[in-house]
Amino acid sequence: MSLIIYLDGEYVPEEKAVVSVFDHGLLYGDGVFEGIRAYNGRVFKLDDHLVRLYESARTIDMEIPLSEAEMQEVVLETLRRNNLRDGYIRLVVTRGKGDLGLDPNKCIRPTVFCITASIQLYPEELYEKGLIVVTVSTRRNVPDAVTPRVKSLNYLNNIYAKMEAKLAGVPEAIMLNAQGYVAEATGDNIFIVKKGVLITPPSYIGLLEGVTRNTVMDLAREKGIAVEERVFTLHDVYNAEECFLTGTAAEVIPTVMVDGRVIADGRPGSMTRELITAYRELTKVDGPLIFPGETTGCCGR
Ligand code: PXG
Repeated sequence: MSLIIYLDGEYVPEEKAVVSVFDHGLLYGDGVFEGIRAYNGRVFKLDDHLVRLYESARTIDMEIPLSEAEMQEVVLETLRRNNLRDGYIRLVVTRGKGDLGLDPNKCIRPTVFCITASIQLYPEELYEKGLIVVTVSTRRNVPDAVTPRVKSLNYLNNIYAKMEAKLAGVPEAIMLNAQGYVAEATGDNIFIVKKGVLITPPSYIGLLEGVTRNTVMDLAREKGIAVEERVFTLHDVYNAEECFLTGTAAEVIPTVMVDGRVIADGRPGSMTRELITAYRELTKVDGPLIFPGETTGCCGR
């Protein structure tokens, strides 16, 4: 059955959800997006995703033609129309249709669309055994050229890194910033544990401030774990007590080997496992209900 897509004020079947070849999202990667998940009848951290979307739009000086409240309703209604309680949501705002030149002022109005689909889950085995990753030669975009804090439609930088990872036979890559500090993975943030302290790089060094990253930092602090945002190098990763990646799709995923170096004993660490559990618990209860009549938003049907 075809999916129902929200596109510029209408809910249409996917066959009818088409944008112009003159759309600057396509011609120049000029636009912003969010990848969001629904769990158990609720949209997880929807507010945080909307804040990031509107902040990204402001930074590229694009005015989204819907309020945040209206955008929230678009996300919930698209899920309802597809009868989804669990799934992946892709919310996209492009600069819109323009001419063949770069000038964004010639674009009439931003294109807004929302896709919701069931999600292909990562195999549970990966969470039990952990990921093997490599560092790639592609450096993360420099913040004074294109800031990685904007979740923009131009993902070439990350795609290059992903290609290098695949060439090396692994699913994810660690990317360094131009100064050689560890920045993030291609679609995930990175954490290490050193002397019991949970450490992740600060976003100003050039990385996307992940919603999952921020959630994991909150969960850790609630558990009394010391959390620090500070720069570190590959030496710190190779010698870490634990390492994991975070992202909307991957959630919290242990990383047990980096560039051939086994991290600690090569098994997911205890703090990582504790945070995986806490994160999964939170996904069951956080966020607005898709079907407001449901008091528990639960799955018993
Ligand atoms: N860094 C980058 C560069 C990302 O694209 C994250 C970190 C994690 O952010 P969240 O807010 O999800 O915790 C992302 C996530 C995918 C996929 O298929 C992931 C992202 C974008 C597109 C696809 O894994 N973004």
